Amino acid sequence: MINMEYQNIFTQVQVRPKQPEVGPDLPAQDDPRTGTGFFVYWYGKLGNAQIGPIYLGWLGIISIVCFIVAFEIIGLNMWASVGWDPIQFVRQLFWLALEPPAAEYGLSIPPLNEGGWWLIAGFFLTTSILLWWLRTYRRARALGLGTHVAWAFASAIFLYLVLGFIRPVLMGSWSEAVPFGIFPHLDWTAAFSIRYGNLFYNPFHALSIAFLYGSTLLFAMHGATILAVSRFGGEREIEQITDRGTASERAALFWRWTMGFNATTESIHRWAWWFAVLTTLTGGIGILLTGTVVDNWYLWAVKHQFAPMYPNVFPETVDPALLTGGMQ
Ligand code: 07D
Ligand code: 07D
Repeated sequence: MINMEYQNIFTQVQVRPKQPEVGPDLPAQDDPRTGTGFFVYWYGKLGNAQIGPIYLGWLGIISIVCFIVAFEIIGLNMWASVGWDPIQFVRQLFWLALEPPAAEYGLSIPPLNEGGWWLIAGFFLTTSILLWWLRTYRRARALGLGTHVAWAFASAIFLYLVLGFIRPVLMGSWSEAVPFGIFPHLDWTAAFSIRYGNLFYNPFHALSIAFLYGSTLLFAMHGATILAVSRFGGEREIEQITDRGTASERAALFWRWTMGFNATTESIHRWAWWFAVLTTLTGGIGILLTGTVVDNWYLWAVKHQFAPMYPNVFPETVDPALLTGGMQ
């Protein structure tokens, strides 16, 4: 029977049990979960209304502490840079920065105020991110899941490490790394592109963009398809075989009729995973090559004949007296 409940792109069904669901028992060596769980109606509008219980564990706690240390170091340095003026701190927040050491320091340890704080903040942020990665891996294992989330996260961490650690080490200077700060990190991105001859000519930047755009397209197609068949229970991902009339069969037919080919309920998630993972993986490769293997992407593209040479703005002066025949 078709579910006649009216649904549009804004309505959402909130399914909520009477008591918070606490999840399966954890292995004996694990910490207990914190809290007993409670419901928030407005969170239910975004996702599940139940908040907690949460698994904190040592990895989680140390990761959060490291993040707070990094965040404090960055924030206090920014505040110090406006003479501890609270008004200016808030007013200029988006423009403030904690910059990496200057080029003259290479990979050595600089004084605190000349990049030392940047190094320490980077150390704590990186430790925090790596511990959080371990947490995603271990929690997945504890639940008997695959580790797909952890490996997708690892791809993003790869780009982060390339930008702030691996490439600067290869280049022999912390000054190559990204500063902390909202607009300063954008300035760095623009300057990086110009310094290395326009990143648009870096094929790995192009690949990364194709996967990023592809991710949004796939996300839109998949989200829309599942919402469109939610009136048949499609979002519950049951009856996922191509039985006549099921949500999945209709979703598959829609795409096969409109474009001749359809993903399956499994393959669409593999597409999504690969597109997302390849965005940062190809991106990281592109950044890794920049300045290390290729010094100027524009000239590289000229060499490989997919960019034109500079136009001849100042052609050689010709002495008409030396010209012969018709040219004279
Ligand atoms: C929506 C999930 C939630 C995550 C959020 C980000 C922080 C930083 C720090 C106050 C999609 C949380 C932000 C914890 C707080 C301080 C000092 C993810 C979602 C909401 N960038 N970038 C942003 C980072 C790089 C670029 C915004 C991080 C590279 C451009 C945010 C990194 C280059 C633009 C941000 C990082 C680059 C941004 C929104 C790390 C090349 C924008 C991010 C760790 C890739 C956009 C003002 C977002 C913007 C933006 C965070 C790296 C380019 C502050 C944490 C060096 C061109 N970046 N970024 O929504 O509005 O991501 O900037 O590598 O236009 Mg960036
Ligand atoms: C940054 C992965 C690290 C993030 C991690 C998260 C926390 C938050 C949160 C407590 C994003 C850690 C999280 C700490 C804790 C809470 C809430 C992923 C990151 C681990 N570009 N560009 C890309 C486009 C130009 C430049 C990628 C488009 C110009 C540089 C992407 C255009 C110049 C770099 C992309 C464009 C330039 C990039 C990023 C158009 C500037 C990179 C992919 C239309 C003038 C990065 C190979 C990503 C890269 C990158 C898109 C233009 C510079 C596809 C669409 C020519 C320097 N650009 N770009 O997923 O990989 O990032 O390049 O003009 O480094 Mg670009």
